Amino acid sequence: MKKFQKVSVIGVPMDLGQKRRGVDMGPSAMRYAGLIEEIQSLDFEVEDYGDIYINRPGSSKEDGLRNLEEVIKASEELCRKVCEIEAEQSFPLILGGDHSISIGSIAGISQRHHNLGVIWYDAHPDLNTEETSPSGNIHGMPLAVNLGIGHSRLTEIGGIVPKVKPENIVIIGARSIDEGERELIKEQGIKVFTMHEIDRIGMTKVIEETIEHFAGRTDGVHLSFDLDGIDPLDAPGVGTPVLGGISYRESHLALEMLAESQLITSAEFVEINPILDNKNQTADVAVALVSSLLGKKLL
Ligand code: NNH
Ligand code: MN
Ligand code: MN
Ligand code: MN
Repeated sequence: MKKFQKVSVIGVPMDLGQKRRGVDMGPSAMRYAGLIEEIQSLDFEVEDYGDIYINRPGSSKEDGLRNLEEVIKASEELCRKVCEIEAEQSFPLILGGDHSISIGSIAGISQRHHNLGVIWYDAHPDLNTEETSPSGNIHGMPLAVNLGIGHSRLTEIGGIVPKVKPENIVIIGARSIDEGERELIKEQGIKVFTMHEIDRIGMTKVIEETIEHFAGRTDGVHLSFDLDGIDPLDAPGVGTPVLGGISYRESHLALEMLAESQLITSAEFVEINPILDNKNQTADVAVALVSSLLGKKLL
């Protein structure tokens, strides 16, 4: 991904999009795993913006949405920061936090990318709304919000609604899909490579088709990487592990191919929970994957 000379890192220690504490330590865990040094070793200039402020503990529950006010505040702040980074032509690398942070990151990115592609690498499609959510957890809703579907106070963050078109989304790794999400996928015609397709055609073909889907059509592609997309054996430090996931090697292959394609223009790595992890293994995995995404080669 040599289009960029500079990578700008921003941490979002957010754990209010779901119920389990600990995912707020994700940014620290990735930095501790050597993230900044790793990016520097790939000859990028790195600017670490530090972490944005999260008002915790949140306690509100409004319209069936847990911690709505706190999530809105953080999303607005993240949106502003991401806009600043984008104005500098730097590559935004956002560290979660739970997946609700994607509302703010994509709100920021979509200010300059009006035909943005999004790759949603996740065990879950995160297409719930306050009506369909089994949990009231906002981390299960960000992709719907980015499509302009859901609570208006969330969809209107950053002013552009919708931020992403359904034909500009590719979901990879889904294996835990709620009923309302299934309906939305069908209704919107969203492209999904579930674990079934990954098993059947292999990751190489999945990524080739993903690249083909976006190439020459979008004005940027954001990679939203939920670590629970990976199998819990390889990435145990996540709040909602789902058996039968994408392997560590398949994930490297995917990000190496995406690096070669030069399509990716921003990324986030979310849902690392160090309390549930095994000696920071999941953060180590995330840092190694960032490295592949930024073009690291074995030889
Ligand atoms: N689908 C469930 C919900 O809406 C679980 C979402 N959990 C995630 N998503 N980790 O990536 O609550
Ligand atoms: Mn950009
Ligand atoms: Mn997710
Ligand atoms: Mn998930």
